[in-house]
Amino acid sequence: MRMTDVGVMQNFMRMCNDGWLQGYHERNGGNLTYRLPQADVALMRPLLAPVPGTWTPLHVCAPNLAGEYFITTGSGKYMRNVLLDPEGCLGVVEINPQGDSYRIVWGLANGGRPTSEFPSHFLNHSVRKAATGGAHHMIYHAHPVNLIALTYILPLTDRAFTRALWQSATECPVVFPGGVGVVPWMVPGGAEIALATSKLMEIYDAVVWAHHGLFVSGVDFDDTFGLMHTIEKSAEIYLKVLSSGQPVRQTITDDNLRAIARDFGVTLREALLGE
Ligand code: 2HA
Ligand code: ZN
Repeated sequence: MRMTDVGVMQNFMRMCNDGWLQGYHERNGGNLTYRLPQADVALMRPLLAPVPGTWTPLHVCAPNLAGEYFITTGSGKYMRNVLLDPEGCLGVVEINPQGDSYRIVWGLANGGRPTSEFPSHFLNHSVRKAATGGAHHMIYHAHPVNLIALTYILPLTDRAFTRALWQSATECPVVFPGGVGVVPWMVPGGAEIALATSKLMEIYDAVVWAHHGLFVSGVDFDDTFGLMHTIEKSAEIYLKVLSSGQPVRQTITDDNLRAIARDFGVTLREALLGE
């Protein structure tokens, strides 16, 4: 068996390509990480490099991720190339017992490194693992066009974005009843934006980066890709309505939203409703 025959690796590769096909990943845009369940680590163990890479500091620390293994996309790698060259574009990394460094144990061939956004992914994993009792395993960052466009015209508040998205497609309040958080424009790639994002991930499973993109967290591949896809599709509808030049005659009201929540058994973040 090769690493690319392992089920979770195949799912990971497919999701990278799905994002490319959706237009979320121009050039090296976007990144994906998966916190491996113990059973998959055991499956992969015979396939790991006999001599692991050296420990590299993360410049952020998460004790609850000590000893975990992640599949990660590589810094500067293109989602478009993942199916053709998984060993060059992807890697498996191990976290040290202090939760502040990583080493490469598979892939990222020829001197590759984990995604430039690994600090953000790492802190988000830490927060989402704690918030969901270990249920969430994925963090996904993409550059979806319509959502980014909205960050130029909507107020950069959790409330404005959540309401616009909830009102633009009936399934939205069911898919993300907790709403979405918004981080103002910041320099990407560092500890500062990682901390700001992970703070919001304590309550949200989706966080908008103004003029940049979206981070989402989820249980598995379907759940996580589905959340990205749903949010971007709703943003597309909202933007198409605005761009039509027609006045908005009707929308999904707050009481409609409450009715959806009641019938589907989800709890909407009430602070985001009402005038
Ligand atoms: O991987 O998307 O935010 C490139 C990026 C940085
Ligand atoms: Zn990005």
